Amino acid sequence: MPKDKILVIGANGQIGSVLTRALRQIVGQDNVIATDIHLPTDGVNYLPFEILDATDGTKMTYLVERYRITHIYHLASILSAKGEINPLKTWSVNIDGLFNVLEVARANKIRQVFFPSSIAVFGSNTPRINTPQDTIRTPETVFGMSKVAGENWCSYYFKRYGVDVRGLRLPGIVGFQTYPSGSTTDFAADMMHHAVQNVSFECCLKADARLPMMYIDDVIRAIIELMNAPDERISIRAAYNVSGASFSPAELAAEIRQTIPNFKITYKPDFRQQIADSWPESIDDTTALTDWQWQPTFDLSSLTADMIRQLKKKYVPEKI
Ligand code: AKB
Repeated sequence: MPKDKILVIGANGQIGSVLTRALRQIVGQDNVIATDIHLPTDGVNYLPFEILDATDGTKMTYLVERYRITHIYHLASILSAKGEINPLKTWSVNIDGLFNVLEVARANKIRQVFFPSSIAVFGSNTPRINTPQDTIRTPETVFGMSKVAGENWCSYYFKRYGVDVRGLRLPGIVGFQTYPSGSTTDFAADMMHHAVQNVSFECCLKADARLPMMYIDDVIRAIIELMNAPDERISIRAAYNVSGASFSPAELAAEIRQTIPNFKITYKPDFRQQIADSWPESIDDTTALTDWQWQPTFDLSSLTADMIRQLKKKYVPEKI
């Protein structure tokens, strides 16, 4: 069987940039082709890199054939908050991009596809505490609607054409490698960037807006463990509930003050609060545990400690 040759679509993003490096550690730098709609910011060590807009099926087919791609990790989508600014563009990027991936995978017998779904598939009428794997999905954002449709299309391509597509309903993600943008859950990373720079923070959500979150290291490990699980263990196509740690802005601020006692925060909820109100507080990920032994590593305390440690390297020069 030919060596794994991986195409990462959306490789400049919060997940894509970290996942690209992790996959290159596993299969080798030259066997992971990073792509995005613009050049990467950290230049040379990001090669091999190609410009790719996920809605350009012709270019996607060309790259899959040129590099003899065997696996596709599709991370390109417009997230919940930014998605509400231009709903029709969000639908087009998120759905047409996925269609291109599924069609290219079917036509080129791609061995595996990763699809990032989201807690955004749930709405106000879904049980909010320990939201079950199989429950009502009536999302209230275009991003969420595109992810429900995406889950259904991924299941269809598995059942109809045998495309091995796997996915995760990702919660809010906290990572230090890229500055957060476009999502309802940006508050968490944004708050810590401010705290480490001793700058007070104005939070776009209410103090008690509790949401399911996950540290970037757990996100990357969940993706890799899911994709490496034996086929016979996968009972859910296309997206498993996964959880990390649920917390509110006030709970995160209190945790930050364990290390940065003078950290100041104010609360000025904007339109993102209405989105957050429609999402779960916590997620039941028993099926992921049963099927492929998913277990998060980072809780609120360890997530905060690692973020602050990493951000201090970025903002606080070493004392000479
Ligand atoms: C968002 O907030 O849009 C994303 C998500 C929860 O999928 N982080």
